[in-house]
Amino acid sequence: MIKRASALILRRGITTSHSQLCKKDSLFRVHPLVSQALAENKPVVALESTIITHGMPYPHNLSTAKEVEAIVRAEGATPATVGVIEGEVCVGLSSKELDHLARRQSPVKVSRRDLPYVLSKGLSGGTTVSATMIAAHRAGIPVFVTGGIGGVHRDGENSLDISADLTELGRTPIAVVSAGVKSILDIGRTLEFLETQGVCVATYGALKNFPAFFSPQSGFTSPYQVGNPEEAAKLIASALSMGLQSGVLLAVPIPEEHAPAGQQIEEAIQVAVTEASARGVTGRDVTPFILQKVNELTNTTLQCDIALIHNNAKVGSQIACALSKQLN
Ligand code: PSU
Ligand code: MN
Repeated sequence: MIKRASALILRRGITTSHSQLCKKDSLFRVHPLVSQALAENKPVVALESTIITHGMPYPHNLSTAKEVEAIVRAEGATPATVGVIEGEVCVGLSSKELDHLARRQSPVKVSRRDLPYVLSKGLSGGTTVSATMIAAHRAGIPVFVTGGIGGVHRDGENSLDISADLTELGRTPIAVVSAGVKSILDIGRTLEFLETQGVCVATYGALKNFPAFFSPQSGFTSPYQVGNPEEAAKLIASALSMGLQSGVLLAVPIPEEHAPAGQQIEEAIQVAVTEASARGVTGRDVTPFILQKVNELTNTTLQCDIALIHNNAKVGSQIACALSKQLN
């Protein structure tokens, strides 16, 4: 361990004394462009990387990650993709580091619980919503854009398979912009759990429904709606100035032009969920089984996924820009 830490320090050209080694924050790094934007009170948008390591196949994962960063820049904000590179949490990745994560054969999926192990072993991996929230908060970035968040799994009341994303939203004051949760999860229980955790949930736009990722309608009403970036920013600013220490979840419905394809995927999800239960698939095998089955049944899932993430990046960046104006 000491040997590894020394190697890290030497790599950066820093002298090694044991006390320096203990004090030095060698586990966390903010990219200079991100630090600069934050120092100048300019809008920054955090982005996760499990979507790169586990959510999409190469090379679509890499191209999507780069496109999302470009969308954030085009909206006038600075992107900060979060990931773990050789035992260091990085807020803002270079293009080489993005490439490194995108091409890895067996990267680690890093949630809150995984951080100590991954950092102590000097591993690399993609950060989930929970780990990305931790990093964004530590760096001082209030807005984070992703595709879909984790939730309470179907039968979660028995298995207790509840994503750490939900408890993180209850304990970390970050606004997460997502397209809701996929209907492979139990959306009703997910919303109940978020309420228990004190997470302010609002749908973005005119709809009252909480969106189900591929569908604008989950069948569940969202507790609140925000109509535009300024309203969303005001909601976030209110949570921050009250010092609530809990997060905000902004759910952006799938854009209308992609909704028909989304509807088809939604139907495939229902077929896959039924088949999984008929075949007795359980536990950790459920999600991979369903997602693979859905891919077999449709050929639009990846395109739809990408379109949703692009849209979230656009909306999230507009919210970050509005928030930055309100806070300055
Ligand atoms: N849901 C999706 N796509 C994803 C994820 C969730 O529709 O890529 C990823 C996110 O990184 C999320 C994580 O934080 O999976 C949740 O994993 P788990 O359910 O194991 O907590
Ligand atoms: Mn789980």
